[in-house]
Amino acid sequence: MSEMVDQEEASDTDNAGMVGDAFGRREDDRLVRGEGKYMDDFDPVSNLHHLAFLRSPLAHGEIESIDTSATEQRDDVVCVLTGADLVERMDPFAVGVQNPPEYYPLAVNKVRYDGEPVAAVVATSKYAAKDALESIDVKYNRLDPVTDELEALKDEAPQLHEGGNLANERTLEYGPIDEAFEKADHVVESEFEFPRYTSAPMETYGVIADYDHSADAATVWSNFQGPFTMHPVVAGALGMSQNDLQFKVPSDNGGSFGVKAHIYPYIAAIVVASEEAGVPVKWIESRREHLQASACHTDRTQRMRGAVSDDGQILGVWVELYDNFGAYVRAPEPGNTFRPLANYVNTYDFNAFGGEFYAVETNKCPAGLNRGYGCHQYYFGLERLVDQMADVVDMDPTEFRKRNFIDADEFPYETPTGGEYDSGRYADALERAKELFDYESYLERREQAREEGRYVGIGCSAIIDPSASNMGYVSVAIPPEEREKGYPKSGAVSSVTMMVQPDASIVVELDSAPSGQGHETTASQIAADELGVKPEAINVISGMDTNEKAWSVSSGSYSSRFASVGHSAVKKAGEQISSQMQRIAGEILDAPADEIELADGRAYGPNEESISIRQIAGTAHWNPAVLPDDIQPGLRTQYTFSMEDSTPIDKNDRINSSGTYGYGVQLIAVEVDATTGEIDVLDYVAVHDCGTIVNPQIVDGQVEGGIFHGFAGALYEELEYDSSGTLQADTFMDYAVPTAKEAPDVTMDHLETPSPKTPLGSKGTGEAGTEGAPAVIANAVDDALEPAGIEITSLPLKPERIWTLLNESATGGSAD
Ligand code: MCN
Repeated sequence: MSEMVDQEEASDTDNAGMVGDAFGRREDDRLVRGEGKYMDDFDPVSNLHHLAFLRSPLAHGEIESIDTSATEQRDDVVCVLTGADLVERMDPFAVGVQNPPEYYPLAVNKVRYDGEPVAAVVATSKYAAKDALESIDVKYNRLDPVTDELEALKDEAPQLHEGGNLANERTLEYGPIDEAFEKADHVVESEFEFPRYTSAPMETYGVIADYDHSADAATVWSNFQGPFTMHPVVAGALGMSQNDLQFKVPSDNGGSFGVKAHIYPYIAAIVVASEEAGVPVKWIESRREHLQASACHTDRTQRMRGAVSDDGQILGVWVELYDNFGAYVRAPEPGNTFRPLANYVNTYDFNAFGGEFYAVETNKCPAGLNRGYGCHQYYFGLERLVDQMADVVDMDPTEFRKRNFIDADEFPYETPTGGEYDSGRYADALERAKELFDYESYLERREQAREEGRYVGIGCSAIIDPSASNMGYVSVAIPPEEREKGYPKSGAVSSVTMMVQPDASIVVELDSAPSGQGHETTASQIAADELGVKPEAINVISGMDTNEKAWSVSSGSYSSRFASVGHSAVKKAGEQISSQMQRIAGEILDAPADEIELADGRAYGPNEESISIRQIAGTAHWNPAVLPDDIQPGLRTQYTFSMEDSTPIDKNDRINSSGTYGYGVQLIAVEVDATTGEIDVLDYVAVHDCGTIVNPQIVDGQVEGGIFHGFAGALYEELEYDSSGTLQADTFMDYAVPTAKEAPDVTMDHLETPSPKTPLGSKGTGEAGTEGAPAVIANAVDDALEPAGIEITSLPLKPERIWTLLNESATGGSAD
């Protein structure tokens, strides 16, 4: 609820709450009081029943039989579903790859990962549902598992699907790639491995589905973050029209960071369960279920080659990329592989890029979105390779980067893969980071430490942060000649509805379904600026309702898109409302509309005469007869902002895969303790640019939160599987989420280079930190361990691993 404020009384002359002000988050008051409303607080319909999933104890096995008869006889059980029931009721989920797997929410004939749902029970209480699982008798025929993406491609590997383990394969070439490697004075080459980690949001998945037999329609409440491209995927699989499948997302979501995009298979299962049971059904995921079977990014092997000239110019990069998608490649994959398509060259000015891209299925949990999506894995390899290129030409890694950066005067900059970079000052950001870090003196400190036999290292990373994904990029998975047979896809849009109530309180309805990013705050700042009121007067409605709100398939909170498309839609809707208000005020004040200024809750005419916004709103609603002919009664508008350059992929596989391109530079100094293998962060600096900043406090929090996420993955967290394919870290006892105590102190600064592509000049920020952190930490540890001859090509850098590497190096054993 917005606070009702008297606009005139609240008026003052400062900029409090307007665009650029570090205005306190409006969401926080209810959240810190524990008054947020999350899925488990939610009982939107009566007679709720509860669902529990029986999950596979095996990573790979045939289901010989499932006996649910004892379960069905229980008085407290209303219905039991297995994969066979789902096959009769729905189609597998659609996915855009060349060799799609048959993916259902419950295993059909085979289990393919530890924790895969095998059956679902609906009962009168959640305890009854869980108890009832024990009476289901499943007989499996155990099969050998394969969890490694390279092993899975070998002929003798266990096959997960009839069509094999390779879901997709593309070779892409851009620019004079052969020439680049022929001309190169040096070619550096390495294989990098990026592990799996997840987001561990405080709130796990939650779904309530209510199937209405009289209308053959379902209402679903879930903490789904989008993308709403999944709505047609679920409706299509269930054979329902989109009208008959209403998705509702509450405005409070206890964190998502990408992974809640993959709640959709559960939504489908629970809709069917509600239909079968004839009652509304609720499911809240446990922490173990979340770690086992929700989603994480792909783990990845990247074999990379870089061509470089003697004078330190990058000429080209080639990558052989094997993405481990787990048991099923599912929509919107293979986004992990191709999200950075337009920015594969990163911040660097070179025109030859190419690679082979493999989407591999293994006996792990199906992969999906995780903050940084596709970029953190890629930059880990690329930025390690950049350090290696600097090394081979004997240049300082920061100078090497600067030498290769796209210059500020080269924008708009077209990348060989089809990107249209909007703006940037990469060299300035690096210089600022070096200044804050005191780079030169750190070089001396490092030398001194080395003389003392200590392992101190400095790392640098530079990354492009692509935001507002153009939906068309995933089509690159399909070769052009095949693509032409389907419909082209493109676009990054956001819709906003804005209305002024008769008492001049203002409603802004978003389509973003946020999960903690502060959209209520920044949207109210932008609208307040446009309408000349205080942000407190604005009630921002986030969340989602696909039957009642303005939305489109690209709606949702992902790809750091709110700053690009969300801000823009709010601003444009605000411009439309303010222009209507100026027209009405002009009529009342008898002044030209273009000379009316909206400020402090009033509309001022050219001679200081004024009326309150309340009077304008009152007129629009209570006395429409006096409105100009072309102004409709009531003050209401709906604006859908669309990124202009988000066009479909071309026949040469080129596409501008994101709407805007922020960037960031990180510098870090670490010391490795040779006796324990622990890594101590000595200093951490991040300089970042997301164009015009609406709320500096929120942006600081986003960048720092992102850094911590990447830091956690680089040093602590890992979804590790043993040789039987069993997940080793399915509780917080084993999955090491670092806490505030482990968090590094980050010195941060921002440049503000406005984007010419968005009306406010802002671009995304939510993932920049996490995209650069794993690479910068790896580069620093690699630098620290250089005297021991240790090269870092994989993560996480847990103490036991570093300790082993140091011991192997001391005893002449094999290095990493
Ligand atoms: N912002 C701003 N000025 C800018 C840029 C951004 O004030 N120039 C503000 C925006 O208004 C928004 C926030 O910063 O309130 C983040 O904006 P943006 O980078 O556009 O990202 P989105 O809001 O679209 O959120 C998605 C992004 C992603 S992809 C993940 S993953 C992620 C993230 O945001 N998940 C999060 N941050 C998260 N933060 C929280 N607390 N919880 C999550 O689940």
